[in-house]
Amino acid sequence: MKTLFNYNNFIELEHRYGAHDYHPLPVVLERGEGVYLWDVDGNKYFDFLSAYSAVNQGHCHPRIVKILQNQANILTLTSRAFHNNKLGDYMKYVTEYFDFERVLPMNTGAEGVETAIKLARKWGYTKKKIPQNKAQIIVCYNNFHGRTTTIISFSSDKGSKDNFGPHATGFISIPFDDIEALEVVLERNPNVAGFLLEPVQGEAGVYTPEPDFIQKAKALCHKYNVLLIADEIQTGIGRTGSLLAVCGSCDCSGHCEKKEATYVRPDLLILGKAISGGTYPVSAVLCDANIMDVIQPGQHGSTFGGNPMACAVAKEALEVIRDEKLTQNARLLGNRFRAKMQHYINESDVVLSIRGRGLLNAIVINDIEESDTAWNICLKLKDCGLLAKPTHGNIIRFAPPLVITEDQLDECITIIINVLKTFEP
Ligand code: IF1
Repeated sequence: MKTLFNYNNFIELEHRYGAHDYHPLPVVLERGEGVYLWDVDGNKYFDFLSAYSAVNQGHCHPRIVKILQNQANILTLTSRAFHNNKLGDYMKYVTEYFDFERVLPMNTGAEGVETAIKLARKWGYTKKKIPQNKAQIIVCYNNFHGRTTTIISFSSDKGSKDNFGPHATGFISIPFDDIEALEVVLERNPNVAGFLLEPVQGEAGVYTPEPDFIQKAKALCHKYNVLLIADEIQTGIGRTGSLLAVCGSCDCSGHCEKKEATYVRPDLLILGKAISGGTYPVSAVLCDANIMDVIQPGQHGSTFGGNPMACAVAKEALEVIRDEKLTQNARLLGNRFRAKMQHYINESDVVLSIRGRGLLNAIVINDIEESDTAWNICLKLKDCGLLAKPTHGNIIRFAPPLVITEDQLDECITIIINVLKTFEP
């Protein structure tokens, strides 16, 4: 490892002048390309976090960067007080891409979730005739949907939530992947407007539900006239080996006939992160007109939502996913990654298991949640040229950009296994 710079300068500046709301790995990055990142000393790393799945298309994708630069020279922001010549084109493109009638553009994931909650509640009052201020949204334990005051109100993570009250009401928590619990709550509560879930729980540690859970949940939602709200901010845009994780076992990017068998169509779909190709904050809520049209002028919005830069970038980012068959790549290489890792884990005392779908995976380290084993493994991975981050103490998430090749993946598997071997008793 080269060390030209005193890393501490960069890190100390952040520590001295910034809020202490993160505990980053001690690496200072200055450049990215595809699956690679370089630090200020010129050391090269494989990125196995992809900015929490926001750079599925790889760092600084030339097509996306070019569109961003071009649009920046022409027009960046108009607000929605006026029309712009990019918004309508993007709206047509994104709704056709995901097969919904309408889209509402926002910027961050949390804003997308807030938007979906507002849509579900207003639909509940105006269409389902829920009495005023009685609407409930069902959520899952160990969810992660963002950091706003409303969203943390239904978090089960003490660190995210404690001392930030008073918390918002109107949310009912059930265990993830528990169809009976869902039915019990739906039976007892006529005022439920929506069921909000991550198709794969990311922050919780990459938990994949039973294959038919989402299908069954959708059927129950239909039976009780409740909206199924899929937060695909982290799982969407190819990450799990299907265009959306709700596509289930289908790898068609949502556009083949097979879709009918496995695809679960949520009533509200929330996208963020990779819809921007990792360049610029873009999020979106998609649904059909009967839901979207409950919102009328003046009832929701955002200064930056739907701006021309965002529209140009998001369209290109989605086109790259399709043109480069990144969804299919995530599926194939995800299977390869888990198979090869499992082979090692069978003989390992330090790793208990691997789980995940597509290129959203996690290994569980054989230690207590409070231990620093996973952190130390990540430090050593960094020294060996691979960046990954623990989630929940003893779990390490592995989520490279979807542009990774088979040879690059094999190189990474070798790095990971060699590092893990040094932690074996
Ligand atoms: C942090 C995790 C990832 C998300 C889902 C909404 C949002 C997120 C499913 C909000 C955001 C982030 C944000 C980042 C850490 C992170 C994360 F570790 F917490 F779980 F991705 F893996 N829904 N996820 O995953 O989107 O407002 O941030 O754009 O907050 O520290 P945002």
